[in-house]
Amino acid sequence: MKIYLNGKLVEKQDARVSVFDHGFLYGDGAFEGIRSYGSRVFRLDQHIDRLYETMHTLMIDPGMTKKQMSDAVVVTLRANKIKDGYIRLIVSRGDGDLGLDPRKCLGRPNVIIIADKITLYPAELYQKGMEIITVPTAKNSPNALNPQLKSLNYLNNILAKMEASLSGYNEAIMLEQNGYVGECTGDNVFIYKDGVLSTPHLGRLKGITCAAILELALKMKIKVFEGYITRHEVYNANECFLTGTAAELIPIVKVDGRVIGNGKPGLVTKKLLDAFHQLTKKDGVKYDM
Ligand code: PXG
Repeated sequence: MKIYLNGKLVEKQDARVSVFDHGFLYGDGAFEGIRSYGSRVFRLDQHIDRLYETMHTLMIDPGMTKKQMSDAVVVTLRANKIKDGYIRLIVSRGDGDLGLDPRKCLGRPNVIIIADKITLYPAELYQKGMEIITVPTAKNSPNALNPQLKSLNYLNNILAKMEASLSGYNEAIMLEQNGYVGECTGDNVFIYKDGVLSTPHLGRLKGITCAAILELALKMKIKVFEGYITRHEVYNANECFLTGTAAELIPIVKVDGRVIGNGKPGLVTKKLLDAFHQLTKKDGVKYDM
C-alpha cells in the first residue's frame, strides 16, 4: 500500500509523522472520507471544498491549492490501483511543542492520503434495515466545537459510538443541546412522512451524501424539509434512513424500541437508494489507471 505523505508516495511502514504533531497531541486538524466508484471519485470537488472550509476556520494552510489537493487524491488512487474504494484525506496542523499554542507549530501541516477498500455494514442490514438508539452524549454545541467542522477531534462522536455499541447497536442518534435530533455518529438522519422528506438543518455535519439525497428527492418531486426534528417525529415517521460516505443509505426500522412504519425498509428509501447508486455511476471525477 502506498500512502501520500506531503507530496510523496511512500510505503505504509514509512508513512510516519512526529509525536509532536498537533493532530496527534490535540486532534488539531481536518479530514475527509471520500469514496470512488468504478474509477470515479464521487463528488470530489464538494469534499475538497468542505475540507478547505474546515481548514479556513482552523486557520490551517496546507500550502496546496484545491486543484493540487484533488490531483493528489487521484494520484494516490492510481498508485494503489483502486477503482472502488475509500479515501481518507487528513491535514494535521503539524509539529509544535507540548503547548496548545498553534503559533508554535512552525513546520508545515502534514497532508496524508490513504486509499483503501471500504468496510460496509453487513449486506443483510440493507435488506432488513437497522435498529438504532438515542444515546446520552449530545452533539457539541456550535459555539464550542461546531459539528459542521470535520476536524480530527472526533471524541464527541466516539463517546456516542461507545454508548451505542455497549448497548448492542451499530449506530446512535445524538441530540443537539436543545434536545432536537442532530445526527448519528458517522451518518446524517432522514425521516419520511406523508410525502415529505425531512432532515435536521444545523448542528450536524453538512454531509455530501445528505446533499446528494436531497437533490435526488427534489428531482423525484418529493417535498424536502430541513429544520428542527424531534424524536417523537422520528418514532412516528413512515420511513427512516441514514446517509454517509461509508454507509451510503441504510434503512432504519426501529429507533429506541419504536417500530418505524411497517418495520421494513420503506419504498421511498429504496427508490432513493437506487437513484443514489445510479448517480455514483456518472457523478464524479473520472481517472484512468
Ligand atoms: N455526520 C457525521 C458526524 C460524519 O462523521 C456524516 C455525517 C456523513 O457525511 P458524508 O459527507 O460522508 O455524507 C459523517 C461521515 C465512520 C466514519 O467510520 C464516518 C465519517 C467519517 C469517518 C468515519 O463511520 N463521516
